[in-house]
Amino acid sequence: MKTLFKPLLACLITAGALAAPQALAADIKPRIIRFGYGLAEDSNQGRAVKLFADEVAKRSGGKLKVKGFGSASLGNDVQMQNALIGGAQEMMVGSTATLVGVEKDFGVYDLPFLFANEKEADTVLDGPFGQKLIGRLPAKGLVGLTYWENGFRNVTNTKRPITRFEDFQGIKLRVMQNPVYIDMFNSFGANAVPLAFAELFTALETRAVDGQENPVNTIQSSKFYEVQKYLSVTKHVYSPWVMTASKKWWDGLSRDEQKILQDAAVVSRAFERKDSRAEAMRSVKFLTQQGMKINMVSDAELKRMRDKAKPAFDKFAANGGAEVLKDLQGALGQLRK
Ligand code: TF8
Repeated sequence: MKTLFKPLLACLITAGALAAPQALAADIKPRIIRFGYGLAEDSNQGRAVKLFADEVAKRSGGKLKVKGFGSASLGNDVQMQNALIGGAQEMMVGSTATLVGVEKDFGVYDLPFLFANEKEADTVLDGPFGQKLIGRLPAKGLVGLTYWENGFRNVTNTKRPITRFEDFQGIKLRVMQNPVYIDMFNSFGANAVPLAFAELFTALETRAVDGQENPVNTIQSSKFYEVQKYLSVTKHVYSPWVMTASKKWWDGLSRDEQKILQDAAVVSRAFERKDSRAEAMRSVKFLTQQGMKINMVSDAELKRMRDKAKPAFDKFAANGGAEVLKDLQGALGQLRK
């Protein structure tokens, strides 16, 4: 008996030993994760949310279900941020610009003409500078998982092509809810009107505002070409998106669950940037076909705009942003060496 028993026991022990780490690795509970975003499902943002959801499902054996809610159906960016902080919603992606109500230093990304190209943006956002800024969020009730690309912003309006800053004179321009944008466009002579993105299409359609500024992808996916005539390529700001989670909720997840979400976020980042950049290349042609009048703004005029926007920099620095601005300029300086 004894001799027969031993190998069987050994077998059981081996099976147990093999099963143990697997059981540990599978510390995943079935969960529904409400993931809100502001753009349409058929947009670069919507496509990347879908990819993120698929990636999370794959990595969790289908237990973690990310449910995307597009077109601000869970609220605009500011409302969703508050829902995350309060623990009423799990995740979202939105503009870093609207995070200034939570962490003022995020306004640094909105200062005009900082990043020269996408590569600089990727390096700074994914590097120590961008990660340090994301690291401020947990103290405010949010966990920042990764940056996505919104993109370089351009101006559209119904009045006239913008060829130099003087052309902004008297234009009612919708801007994000962020003081840097208000200061910048007011310094150009526009009448800057802060408004949630969710209300923008209607505001343009009813002519409550004359224009707005966003990357070409958004001008396409939000159908602004239906209500806007001129598109002026100014690339005045490189705008990041940031994917965030409710800290209240996040702290209740297992390490394995957190890792799955974090890893999937990084995978989605690569997809989103590639997809957005490919779409941006096609968007200009699409928007021309829709009847928009598109003009490029000369480098000399962009430089005049940058000089004119200096008060926005000074005010940002004076209002407690001097250090973060110096850090960002330092990171850019390192890159350009
Ligand atoms: C804006 C932003 C928007 C984002 C989006 C709704 O103009 O560029 O694209 O906030 O997440 O408000």
